[in-house]
Amino acid sequence: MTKTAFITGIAGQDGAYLARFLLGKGYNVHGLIRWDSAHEPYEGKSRINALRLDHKNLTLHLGDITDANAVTSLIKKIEPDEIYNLAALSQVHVSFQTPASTLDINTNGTLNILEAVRILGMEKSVRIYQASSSEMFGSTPPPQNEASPMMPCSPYGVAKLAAYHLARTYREAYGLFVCNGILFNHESPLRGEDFVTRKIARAVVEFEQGRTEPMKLGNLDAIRDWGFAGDFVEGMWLMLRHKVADDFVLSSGDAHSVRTFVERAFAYIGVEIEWEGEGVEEQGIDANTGRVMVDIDEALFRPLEVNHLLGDASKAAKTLGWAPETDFEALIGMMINEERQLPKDGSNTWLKAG
Ligand code: NAP
Ligand code: F7E
Repeated sequence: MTKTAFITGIAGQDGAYLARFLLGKGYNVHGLIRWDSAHEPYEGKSRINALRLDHKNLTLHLGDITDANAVTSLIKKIEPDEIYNLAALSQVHVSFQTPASTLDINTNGTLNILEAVRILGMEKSVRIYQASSSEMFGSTPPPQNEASPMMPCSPYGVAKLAAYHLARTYREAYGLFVCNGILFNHESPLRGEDFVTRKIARAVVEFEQGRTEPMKLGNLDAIRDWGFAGDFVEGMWLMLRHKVADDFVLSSGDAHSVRTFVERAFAYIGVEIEWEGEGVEEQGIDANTGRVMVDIDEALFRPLEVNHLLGDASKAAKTLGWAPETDFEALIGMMINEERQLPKDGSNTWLKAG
């Protein structure tokens, strides 16, 4: 029988990849999209278009995860077999500027989904994926797995941790089939433009095409475990195939600093970066020409930083048979190659997904 999935945050990076994945598996896919993401030139609509999701089995619904009544009536109407709750304020740095709305979207939004399923009596018919995050580990030393202490360092991390506990509580109290996917950073050509990997990939291609202004970055020494979003959405789906609801870390298991990401991205276009200076005076220089390619901007540092994330996804490997396919170098190459295809006038952000 054809399954029906409801994806909140479908216009985001993961939502677009997951929708494509589920449509490929024959699902009917319903997606929640905020009204201002539904119009050009916003990234959300571009992502949907980019993946050629103009598909007979795809239905988009305008709405907001913070609107409890609307979420409940939508779930009642759609009658999904699976709900993937991906909607979030996902920019960690922005969450310091908008802490209250971050909690409203990321925590209360999750509660709205859980409550809707409970109130509608769908506990036994719906399986729920909750998009939890490695940001919940915060200052806990690496490697981090499902048993590691959670010490978040941002309003985003705190909001996601509260949502994680709500999901766990509804699972234990009401028997909801809800899995927390504790995902480490995952990127793609569809990554939002204010995340560091996309920002670097874009700048590198701009240099290739004649840019002269140095790019500005914040903390170069933060270490992240970066994987490819296309690999990770399959892991979300696998969690909902498991016989019991559980929580799983998904990660590449390979961590690098932002500095290394910069070096490898420039190396991809044949530029060797040398670092000179210290602190906010540090600069990334083209070793051949002496040109300044990277400057540090103090404003891009966060009030509190997560220094080192390195995931241990052995539980997902053993229990779900999940393993990422795209490594660090392949991810950088994919992001730069897709960035090269963008129109030079920046008139739209349509991409062919990898
Ligand atoms: P994303 O690209 O920022 O997508 C999030 C989506 O949620 C956006 O389309 C956004 O719409 C939507 N949204 C925001 N506020 C909303 C609201 N009030 N009502 C309905 N939709 C709303 O993030 P992503 O990278 O795809 O991540 C997907 C999920 O996984 C998020 O929950 C994120 O926190 C979590 N996560 C991501 C990573 C990662 O490395 N990518 C790692 C761990 C966890 P607008 O575009 O209109 O704002
Ligand atoms: O930052 C540093 C920054 O914004 C990565 C989200 O998907 O993954 C993501 O959160 C690192 C940080 O991602 C700039 O300080 C330096 O240490 O790309 P990011 P994030 O904060 O790790 C987690 C798992 C999620 O759940 C989140 O939703 O890069 N950094 N210079 C910079 N970061 C940005 N954005 N911009 C800079 O110029």
